Amino acid sequence: MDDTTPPPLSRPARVSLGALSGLLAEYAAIAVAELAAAAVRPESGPVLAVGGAAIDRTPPAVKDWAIRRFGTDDKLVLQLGILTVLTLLALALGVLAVRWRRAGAGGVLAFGAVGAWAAVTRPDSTAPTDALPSVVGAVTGAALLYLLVGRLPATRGRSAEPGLERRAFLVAAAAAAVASTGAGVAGRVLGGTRGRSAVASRDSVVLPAPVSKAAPVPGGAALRTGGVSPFTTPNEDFYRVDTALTVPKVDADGWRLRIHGKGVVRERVLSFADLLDMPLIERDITLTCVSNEVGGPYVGTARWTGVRLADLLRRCGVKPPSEGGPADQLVARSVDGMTIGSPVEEVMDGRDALLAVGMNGQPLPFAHGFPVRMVVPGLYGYVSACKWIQDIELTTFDAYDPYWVRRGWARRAPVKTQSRIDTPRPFARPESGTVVVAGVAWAQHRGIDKVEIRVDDGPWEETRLAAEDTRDTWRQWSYSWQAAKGGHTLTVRATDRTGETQTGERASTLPDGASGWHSVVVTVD
Ligand SMILES: Nc1nc2c(c(=O)[nH]1)N[C@H]1C(S)=C(S)[C@@H](COP(=O)(O)O)O[C@H]1N2
Ligand SMILES: [Mo]
Repeated sequence: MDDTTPPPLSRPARVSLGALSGLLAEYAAIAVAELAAAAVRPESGPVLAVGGAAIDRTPPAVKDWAIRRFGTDDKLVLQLGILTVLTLLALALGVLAVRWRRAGAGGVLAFGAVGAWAAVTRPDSTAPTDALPSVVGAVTGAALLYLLVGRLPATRGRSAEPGLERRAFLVAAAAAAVASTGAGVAGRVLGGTRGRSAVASRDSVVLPAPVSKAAPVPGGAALRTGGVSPFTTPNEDFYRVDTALTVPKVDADGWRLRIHGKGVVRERVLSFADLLDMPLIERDITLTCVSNEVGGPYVGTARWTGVRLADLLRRCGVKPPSEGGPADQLVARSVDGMTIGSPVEEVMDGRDALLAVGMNGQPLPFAHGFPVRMVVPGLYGYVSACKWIQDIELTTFDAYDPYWVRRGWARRAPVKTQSRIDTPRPFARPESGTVVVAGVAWAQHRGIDKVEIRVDDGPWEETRLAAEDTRDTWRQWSYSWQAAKGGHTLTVRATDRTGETQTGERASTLPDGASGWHSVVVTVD
């Protein structure tokens, strides 16, 4: 052998190049799959499909923990988690393929099968074509791995020209990386075009003036105390809780809402324009999530514009159970396959249950359900507030369990009376003297009658209540505390307008909402 030829490839070097091949195969598989998904249906891509399937199957306690721990970033964390696992598996398959080429490639195909299965079993899956992106991606990845590992330079002796071989491998690897990046970029561009028609449809919405305006928020409803949540929550600060890994971008022009089921005499299919042609009402309503811990952030108030749902149901011939109607559950279904079941009786009992099209004077933001969502005062979001709604079915609680109920949450869930200390913050160190303690309290559709504060184990003291907007909204409160030096625990509780005082008994969010009193520990300097 000629002395100038590079030494043959060592075993560790081959294994490393195998791992690199695995990575490149994964990268190609995902890029090609996402490109295919952009063409088929964005949500059918393997990462979103597997992520969605994981969300569907996560035990409620874990999901609750994830929401608490990561807040709205829980979805990003999940996607990063999936990519991390995939990367580790890709490295392993690459190493395996150095020894057993077929097995390595077969492993990639197996993961494609998992992705395909996840995609077609998601509740929003509408066609078997949802399996395509995973299949196409996996076949690409498997073929690439097989090819690249086949080009790995030999360990010793077998090759006449190791230098050339090495170059050939690197060229193939680089070409694969470039092609994958191209596919990824193309997928992004294609996906962006789809979203644009939805964005354009939202931009062109002009909300008609409501026939029944909300009364202005009373001046006294918002305290001038710093640190209290604003009475009306700006759209961009409004909490978001849903199972959607990517926010559905629905084009309002193609949107339809179907109303059907038990006791529906006149079935209807409505377009967005039909809805805007109906009399709209405007109401301030506080929305709360059942996953909100005592003292937690998943509560907000907005001025909603929409069609009164009860009127629309009456026009379809629907009667509430109290008038002999056969359906006691209204199941709303969203474009992303979410199902949310509300009691027909409450929806039709005179409260302002809305098919909302507007939020604080704007068309609904995409994240909050554009073009149309439900809002029902007094019920937790998971039993009332279906976003991206597209179907309303009248049925019974006996006949159908919607998404969250199948996962252990209660069938019926009226909002529990709650109060929260917004200021001082936990572990604050205020100066001794007068310290303003303030926050919010809510008991939607019953209204807040009283809020009390307790310092350490002292007596309950009444706070000053801000003016009430409506009984469907939260109420601010404040209390001037004469604070003495040292560590103190502040505890708050509210009483609703039925005379019932918020229970101090601690309950976790599962199955029907947290209870207990919110406390904040501070040190007065
Ligand atoms: N389509 C859909 N609608 C949904 C959900 C969801 O996961 N998907 N989550 C519900 C829950 S649990 C809550 S608390 C409210 C939250 O509404 P927001 O994100 O606009 O605050 O939406 C409800 N509507
Ligand atoms: Mo929720």
